[in-house]
This record gives sequence, C-alpha cells and structure tokens, in this order.
Amino acid sequence: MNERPVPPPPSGPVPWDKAFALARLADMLRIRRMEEKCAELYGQQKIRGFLHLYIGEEAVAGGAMPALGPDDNIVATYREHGHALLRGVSMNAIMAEMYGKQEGCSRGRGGSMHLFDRATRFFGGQAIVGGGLPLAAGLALADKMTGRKALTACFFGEGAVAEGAFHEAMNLAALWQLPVLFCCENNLYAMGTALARSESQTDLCVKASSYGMPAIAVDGMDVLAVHEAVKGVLPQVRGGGPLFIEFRTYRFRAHSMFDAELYRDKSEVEQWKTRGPIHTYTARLKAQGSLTEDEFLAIDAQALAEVDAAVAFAEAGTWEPVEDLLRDVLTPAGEAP
Ligand SMILES: Cc1ncc(C[n+]2csc(CCOP(=O)(O)OP(=O)(O)O)c2C)c(N)n1
Ligand SMILES: [Mg+2]
Repeated sequence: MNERPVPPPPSGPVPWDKAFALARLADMLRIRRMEEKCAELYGQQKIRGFLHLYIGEEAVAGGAMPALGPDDNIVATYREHGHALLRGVSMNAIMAEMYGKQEGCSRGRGGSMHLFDRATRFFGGQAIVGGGLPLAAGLALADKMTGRKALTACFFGEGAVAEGAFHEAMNLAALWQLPVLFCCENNLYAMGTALARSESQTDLCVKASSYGMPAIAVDGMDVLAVHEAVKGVLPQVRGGGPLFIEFRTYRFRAHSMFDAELYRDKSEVEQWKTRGPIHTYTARLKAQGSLTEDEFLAIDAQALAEVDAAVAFAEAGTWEPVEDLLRDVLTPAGEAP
C-alpha cells in the first residue's frame, strides 16, 4: 500500500478551443481502445511475450506528446504504446509489431517493449529500467554539440530512481546543461514495490533538485494540467539545461500480463479509478457544453474503427523469412563488418 492519499478528481473549466480539446480526448481514447484490444489479443495468444498496459495513465502522453515539436527526440520505457501512437507511429505499424510481423515499426523483432521509429524520432521502447535516461542524455549531448535546437523528452517510471543510470544521467545532464526533459511517470509502484518501500526520500522533486535542475510535480491524471505544464517549460529546456517533471499518475491494470496484484488493495485501485483521465476530462467538457454524448460516441467509434483496421493489418502481415534471421546479427563471411 502506498502512502499518498488519493486527491480529488481533476475538475474545472477546460480553456482550450473546441477542436483542440476534443483532439486530446480522441488521443486518449485511441490509446485506451488500442490497449484494451491488445489485452484481448494477448488472451488469444496473438500477442505474446511481455505486455505492459498504460491504461489509467493516458493523460501523461495525452498531454505531453502534442506539446513537443517534430524535431524533438522521444525516449520511453516498455510501457510506451501510447507515446509511440501519439508521436505519429501508425496504429497499424504498432499492432503489427505487437504481433511480431515484419510490417511492424521494428520489423517484428522488438515486440511490445521495443517500439521504435526513426522517422518520428521515437527512439524506443526500452526494456531496461532506467536504461533510457543515459540514452536521452546522449541524444541531447549530440544535439547540443551539433547546434540542433531540439530537446529530448525522456519518459520513465519512478522505479528508475533506484537505478544508478538515473543518477548518472541526471548528473551529466545538469553538469553539461543538456536539453533533456525528464518525464517521470510516478504511478507509485515498480512491479509490486511501492515507492515508500524502496526509497528513503519519496519526494522525487527533491531528488532531482539535488542535481541542480528545476523540478515540478504535476497531476498526471489531468490532461489539461500535463499539457500546460509541458508547454510552459519547453522554451526553458530547448534553450538551456534539463528539467524534471514528476507526473503523479496511477495504473489501473496489473504491472504486466503476469501479475496477481497482491501488493495493493482493490479499494485503492477503485479510488484511483474515480480520477480516471478519460472520464473526468469527458465530464468537464460536457459540463461546460463543449461535448455532447453523440460527439463522444462518434470520437469513440472512430478510435474503435482505427483499432479494427490495425488488427486486420497485423493479421494480414507476414513473418520474417527464416533465412533472414541472421540479418543484422552476423556479418556474412567475406564481408567487411
Ligand atoms: C535494470 C532492470 N531491473 C529490473 C527489471 C525488471 N523490471 C521490469 S519493470 C520493473 C518495474 C519498473 O517500475 P517503474 O520504473 O516504476 O515503471 P512502471 O512499470 O511502473 O511503469 C522492473 C523492476 C528491469 N527490466 N530492468
Ligand atoms: Mg511505477
């Protein structure tokens, strides 16, 4: 059980113009519907291996991704399906990758945890906890040295703060003033370990501040708060050094498909569900007259149709031929490496 009390649900007016406001709802619904289908396909053994769902946390990617520019780099964890989708990787390419088909964004070799797409500067999909942070520092260092005016947004779970790689990357990013936006998705648990069971200091902003970088905490269940916070700090990061944002969020599903969830009470999960990022946002839009039930159903139907098309695409996809299996692994005899 974690120590943080569940705050009241996000509420109040959404000041965005209608098209932008509904697009944020559509984005979160696309992630939710895609992942609900993935869970179903996992049960049918169409998707195999590990599968970590982002359900409950959609407001983080939903608010952050549209704030970033096309030249920025993205690094994420194994819970990255939503980040990849909102970055512009097609749902078809994501679903084919889940299936292990060669039409997938990583040619079917990566699967759920290793989505990758050079064209949209989506640099993974990292399975190693904390592994993305040094990579992000490296990408930002390259940008700084070559004078590219871009930043690297690095998403990771709060479990990463227990890794040496977190501290090394935070230190170097601050020391060398690298343009990294460290986006910590604090869902309170690292597999079955509550933050308070593994960390003496559970205020993650205090940890980040100790490296001399600005750090803020944001309600990660509120797409409006996330978007405004990220948009607000971007100029500071692009023109200068790193910044740390803690997104306070919660996952509604198990850690992965193999998790009996013995480490948290069902009542805690139910309480957090009252703060669900999609239904609280929908309620706010409806309350201010920006969304009707028919409009909601139309947006949802569009997301469901996109999912159906992606599944059909993945089903029709092809397996990598066996004779290609050594490609990118071994150099053919006689060829220079
Ligand atoms: C270096 C390393 N140690 C352990 C693991 C096993 N592992 C996979 S996910 C995970 C928990 C990470 O939790 P967190 O960073 O909070 O991310 P979340 O799953 O909550 O999104 C662990 C320990 C790993 N993948 N890499
Ligand atoms: Mg976590």
